[in-house]
Amino acid sequence: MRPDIRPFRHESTGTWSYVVADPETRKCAIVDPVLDFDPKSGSASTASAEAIATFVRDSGLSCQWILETHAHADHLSAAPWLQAALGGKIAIGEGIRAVQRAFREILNLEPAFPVDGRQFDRLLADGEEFAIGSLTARVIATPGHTSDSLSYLVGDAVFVGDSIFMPDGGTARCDFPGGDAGVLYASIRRLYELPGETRVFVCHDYGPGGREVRCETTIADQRAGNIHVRDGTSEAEFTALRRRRDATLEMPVLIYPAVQFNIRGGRPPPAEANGRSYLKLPFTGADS
Ligand SMILES: N[C@@H](CCC(=O)N[C@@H](CS)C(=O)NCC(=O)O)C(=O)O
Ligand SMILES: [Fe+2]
Repeated sequence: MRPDIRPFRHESTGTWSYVVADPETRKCAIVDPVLDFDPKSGSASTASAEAIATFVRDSGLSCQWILETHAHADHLSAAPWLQAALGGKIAIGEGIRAVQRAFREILNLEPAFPVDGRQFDRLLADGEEFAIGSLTARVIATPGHTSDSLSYLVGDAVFVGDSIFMPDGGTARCDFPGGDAGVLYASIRRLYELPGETRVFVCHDYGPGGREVRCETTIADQRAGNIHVRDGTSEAEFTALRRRRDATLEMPVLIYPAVQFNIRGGRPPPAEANGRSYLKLPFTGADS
């Protein structure tokens, strides 16, 4: 059960997307694909998604799933674009409903905005399994960064989304709506119960200290050396550290466009009377 894994880097947001393929049946899943969005013009392009689609086609793979680890707050999802290009079902964690409810309030979305997750083809719960060809993928709910965060265990590889980063990158922030450092700690402890040799693939790497970016590590390396949570780190130590760090972080540049788009399954809001779609930005007042 060793899937072939090909990472793709989205440089401007520090995101890793993956193609996870079953070498036997040539079926594959795509994890966390990114749409290239320009907030200055409100326009999007698909060069990054096209690179993935080209790889899938050129490798003779057939796309069975497009998997989101969570509703991303820093980039727009290319899942529907890739689905149109390659097929496959779009899946996300069932916690997306809580994220939809939270952002319906924050963004005062239209009353008809569905908060039952119907924008996705499949909502996944902790422990659920599904097939990628002859491989079995198992869902491990890993909330804490967001309430819908999931990890996907496929054979000897786990796609951890935003929970742990590379060992020297620590962990994901917990200050978004629905985020909780104590909950993330419990999720990370669950990941650390996987066999030490499990290959870990992260959703982001920001190249701390200027090192070359990386996407892959192991559970054993995380347990030995993650700078935020390793063997012996208590929940109280982690939550104190996480909260201190979160207090210093600015919101991601694309948080409002990204969340609005991603909780709609990777689609823009309905067109207004003039036929055009608009993304909202809440005005929170002037500092005095
Ligand atoms: N500067 C980045 C920040 C991105 C960000 O906040 N990333 C989240 C994951 S969605 C995170 O956990 N960051 C942790 C950290 O920066 O320590 C941006 O504007 O996009
Ligand atoms: Fe994230």
